[in-house]
Amino acid sequence: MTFNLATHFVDRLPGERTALLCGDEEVTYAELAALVNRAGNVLRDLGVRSGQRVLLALNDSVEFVAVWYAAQKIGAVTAEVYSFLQPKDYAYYLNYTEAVVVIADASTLPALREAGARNLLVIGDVALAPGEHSFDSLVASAPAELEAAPTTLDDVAIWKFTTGSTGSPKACVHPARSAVESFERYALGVLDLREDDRVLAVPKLFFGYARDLTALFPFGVGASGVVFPQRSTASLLFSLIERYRPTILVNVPTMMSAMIADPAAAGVDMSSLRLATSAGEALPSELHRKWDNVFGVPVIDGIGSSEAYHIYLSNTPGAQRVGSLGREVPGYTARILGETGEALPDGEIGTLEVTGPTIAREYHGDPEKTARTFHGDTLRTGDLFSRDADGYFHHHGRADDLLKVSGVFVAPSEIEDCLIGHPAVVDCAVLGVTVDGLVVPRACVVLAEGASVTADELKDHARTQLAKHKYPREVVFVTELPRTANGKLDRRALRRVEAQ
Ligand code: 3SK
Repeated sequence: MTFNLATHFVDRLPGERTALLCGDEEVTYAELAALVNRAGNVLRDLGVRSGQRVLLALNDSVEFVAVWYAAQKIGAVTAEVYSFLQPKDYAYYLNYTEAVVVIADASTLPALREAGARNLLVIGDVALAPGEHSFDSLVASAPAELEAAPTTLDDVAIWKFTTGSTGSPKACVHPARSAVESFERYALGVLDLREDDRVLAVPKLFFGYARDLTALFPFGVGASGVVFPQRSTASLLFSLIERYRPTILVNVPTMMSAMIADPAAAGVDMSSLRLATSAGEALPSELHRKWDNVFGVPVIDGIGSSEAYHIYLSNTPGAQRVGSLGREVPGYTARILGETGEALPDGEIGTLEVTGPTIAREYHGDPEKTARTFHGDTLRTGDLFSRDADGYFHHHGRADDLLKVSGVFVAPSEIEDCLIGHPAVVDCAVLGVTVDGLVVPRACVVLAEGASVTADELKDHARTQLAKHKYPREVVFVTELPRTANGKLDRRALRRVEAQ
């Protein structure tokens, strides 16, 4: 049976409903469908064929969403990358994806040109070089009708990039089925997404967590997404929330912390929000509590990955447990394994394995990493977890971040959670450093504005809360921690800085 993501998520919906809000524009499903068709015709004319890759290097816009669906509609495979990369990074992605067409805008065009991109389709009013194509003018003269390619649920449709802790970024290769199953199991099964929902995401659309929750899952029920080109800041988000009155805020812990710390926080009207999701990295319990106190918007904390397509463990509205990433999303089973692969009883910490309907087929071009990570529909996550007696999962960091201190394993995340619980601390990361040949935990701490505390006071705080061997032997104060554009702590960058 044929199945096409664009037909399913755009064409099928009542045309008069609002699909996207962007600036002063309200784009209906009918308008989006017409733009998708025009853009699909343009991509076909530029030579894109079924199964070939289209690379999106764009800031968020209605056109971003339209070209994504346009590529889907003609049976191509979409791959999105960050919109602020250096030419050498784009050169890597161009070579790796072998994209037939690269879609750029004014902000990404110079670096893509320098990276040697060919067949550039450029959105916006930009002076073009020979061989580059103007999206706006080609779309204006393209037909608004387009027959969908006869793809199926099992055809590869989506590449989601993962950075991982080592090596170059790799694409997790997904069939269309991953998107549909995630929509049904997480968006419907957990978030209970409804027609009258309006979703606003903190991360940008190049992060699958945000793209799916803004411009895929809402479309499955005729709901709307809000898109905006700027990078998120607390004050911008406050104004967008008051302007668009979203019902769901798609958030990451770093931004939750920034929103709480913002002097305007107390006066913001967040009453439109029925829930906020948190993912991307673990949400420290203390941060969750602070959010509850300041905003009172229920936080649905969960964990997902590009490898699993989307979120596979999550809290559910009305049954949230602070400090836990919740339970299995319906349709997924999770096991915690010991060092020899044996299933561990509740309460013990081991590595998490997840089986479900959305696990990627492979890392493109990396059979060894594929073999280490994927086993049919099972994913070895490399994350450390324990499960409590009620079936809630608790995260203890990445297995490869574990430190062995005085012969005993220590999870940096445990020390980080404890220090973030101190009122003077807004952000913290712990890594292992070698002192006199021995590994000791060093905490890099960001203090709240105007707060003052000494390193010894923070060590004492940790000593009173944690097992004796776990306190950070060193505390250094930093103004900020390196984070990826997806809001995740960039431990590799931190290690580089700390090593200097
Ligand atoms: O955290 C992630 O990496 C992620 C990736 C894809 C979809 C959802 C999430 C949370």
